Amino acid sequence: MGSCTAQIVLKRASSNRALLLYFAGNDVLKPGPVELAAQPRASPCQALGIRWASCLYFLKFPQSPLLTYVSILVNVVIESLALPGAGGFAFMALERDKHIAERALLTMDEAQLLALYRSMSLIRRFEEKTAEMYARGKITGFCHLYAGEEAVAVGAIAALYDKDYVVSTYREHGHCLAKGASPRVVMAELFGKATGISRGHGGSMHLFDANLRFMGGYAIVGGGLPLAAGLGLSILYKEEPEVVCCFFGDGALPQGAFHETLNLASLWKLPVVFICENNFYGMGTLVQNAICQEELYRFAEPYKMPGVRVDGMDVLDVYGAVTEAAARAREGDGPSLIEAVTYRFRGHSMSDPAEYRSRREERIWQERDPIKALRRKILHDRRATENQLNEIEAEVAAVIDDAVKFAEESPEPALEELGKHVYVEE
Ligand SMILES: Cc1ncc(C[n+]2csc(CCOP(=O)(O)OP(=O)(O)O)c2C)c(N)n1
Ligand SMILES: [Mg+2]
Repeated sequence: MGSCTAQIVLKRASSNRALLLYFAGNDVLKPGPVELAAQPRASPCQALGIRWASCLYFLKFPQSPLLTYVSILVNVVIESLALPGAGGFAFMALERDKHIAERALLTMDEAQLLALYRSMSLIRRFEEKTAEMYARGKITGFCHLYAGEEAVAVGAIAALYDKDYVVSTYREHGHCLAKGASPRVVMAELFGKATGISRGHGGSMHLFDANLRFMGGYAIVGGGLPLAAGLGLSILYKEEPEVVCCFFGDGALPQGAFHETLNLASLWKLPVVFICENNFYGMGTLVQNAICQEELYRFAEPYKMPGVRVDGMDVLDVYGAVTEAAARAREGDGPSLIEAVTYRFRGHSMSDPAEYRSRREERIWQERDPIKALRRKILHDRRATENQLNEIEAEVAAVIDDAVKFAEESPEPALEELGKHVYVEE
């Protein structure tokens, strides 16, 4: 009698209501419970079923038809317990065929994989420190953290060249760091110091560095989209093989600016990759309460551009999709829309306790933490050792501590700076 499965395959029958569960009975993958919960094609309730089945695996129950029937029964019961809020979407992105991500994993060398890991860890550590500094009153004003969504910025920007542009939102610490900004100047900006990336004039929502081609965070929802199209048009005039990568939230989709921009971008074949970070909430409003078409990538169809939904908790999936879209834009074939399904681990802003969503929902998403997921992949494929990854974590922690020290010791902007950089000066 073989032990229960290392790889459990679940197939969805009509509308998630019935399950066909069978045990593959091999020891090839040996995934832990978390990986099992993230198997492709699993609805949230199916995932709970997988979890239950994974317990059997660890208890090494013998495989038997009776056990299979019992497990189906348990799953159907679990399936009837609907998961409210965004928890039910946690497995949606996994329905995507991951061949692009798998190819990216195979083609990337160790240094590239570790760079992705470092970049995501750096952003996470930066955001954790930012929360701490905010609580200590060192940072004030609006502040929106990116923890949980790191795979989107890191995967997308890794697929670009340095000369490509990035346009972001008010939740842009991660995009700015991924584009290569020093954590020192970003932290100093959050502290409102003269050494900040926007000279202390902008704060958290207005990071900007033209040299890095990081063309800003914008506080107005959807405000970055027309600017990205303008940058795209300038690229056509310059006849340079450059691309604009424009990030925005699900909350931007009902905005007129989104539709006007996609229309013109398509009509003029602008080299823009539109990346919608679908974290399921615009402040406290769930996406399906705000947008009639909750499959957001489908908004590409009327604008005659490719639209694709990727797993925004999988850095390699994002990387693969953006690589394709950027190549298309660079070749003059116009824009694409990518919906990256993701989740913010904290509230909308530092002042939001996120009471509109359940802790259970949060836990479901936290299990899909993009950094832990990449760590598991790297270790599973033996592309690096645990020690190497721990060293990266330690190095990143030191970099962020240094950034805080730099910000604390930096001077305040001079009073005569107050009215500067508002209008163009001769
Ligand atoms: C034009 C406009 N309307 C309303 C607001 C207030 N507002 C700030 S953030 C936000 C939610 C946006 O959510 P989403 O685009 O999904 O981004 P997320 O915060 O989830 O990253 C709203 C409505 C705004 N800043 N701009
Ligand atoms: Mg959102």
